[in-house]
Amino acid sequence: MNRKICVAAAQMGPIARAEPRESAVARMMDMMRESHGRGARLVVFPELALTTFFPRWWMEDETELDSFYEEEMPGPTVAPLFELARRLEVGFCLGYAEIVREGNRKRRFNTSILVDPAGRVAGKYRKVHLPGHANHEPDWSFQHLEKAYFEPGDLGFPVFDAFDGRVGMCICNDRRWPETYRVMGLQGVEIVLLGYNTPVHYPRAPQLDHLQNFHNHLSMQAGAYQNGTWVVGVAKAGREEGCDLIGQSCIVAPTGEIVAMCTTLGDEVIVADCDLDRCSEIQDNIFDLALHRQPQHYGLISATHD
Ligand code: ING
Repeated sequence: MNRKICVAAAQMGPIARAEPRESAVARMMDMMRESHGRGARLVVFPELALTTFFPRWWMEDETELDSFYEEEMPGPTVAPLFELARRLEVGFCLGYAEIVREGNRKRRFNTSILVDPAGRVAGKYRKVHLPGHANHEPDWSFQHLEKAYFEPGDLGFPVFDAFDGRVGMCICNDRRWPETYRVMGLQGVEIVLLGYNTPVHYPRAPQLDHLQNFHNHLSMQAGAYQNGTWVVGVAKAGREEGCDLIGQSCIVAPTGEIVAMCTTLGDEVIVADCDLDRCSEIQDNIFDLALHRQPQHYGLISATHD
């Protein structure tokens, strides 16, 4: 029996700063229904899908900052999404800002969860590569303060047995780093689910702005091919609070080919049949890691910067 799974990428358009979570959840439920109607058993939502991309603002008030995070998952506003998924028997991947309380310590992560068709959390990932800066840059048109608002993830790059395959997750900037895919590749990952919020304008290197869509696909296509895995990349897209975010959400085959892509900057569903058995065409040949890798020469890759 082949292991083909119909997967949906549910790209979201802008979420306004004042948009209540109920509104974002309602939009996601509409796309979950459409995905299910088109045969999908797994729906992938963007990074930080419940709110606007709040790291674009410097916030001094901790109460205001905390308003963008979830302390329980699912909380009452997100529960309807879990209930719909259970009723439709679809699984999903959801990105959100997570607060974890450990004693009197409050820890903050940019988090993604994998939820199975029975509505159980089958896996959790916390974003490892935090881009941007930690201090207020008042001269820039917008901030990118993930280093101030999140800790680096503390769960590594786990791969989960789910959907009859090996499922991994990463988040946004992680997709640009080859190490992200290779650590999962060494665990036999067959499909990597990720969301992103990627501004067109990068204040430190505006001369690269016109290449954002190219670099987006380049990163995911390379990661897919070099590890023989499917990659599903899902944008929060469009002009969100005056900041233009790229779209072009896509589903990439283990060969590196883009098999489906969004063509708008709004809420848009694309689906593809992902045959997990096709991973072996790459993983058992060109990138048979056990046969071809020479890790005795790779030490520098995991060396820490002094
Ligand atoms: N966003 C961006 C990303 O990695 C960025 C940050 C933008 C990095 C443009 C480089 C170029 O896609 C997040 N949220 O990581």
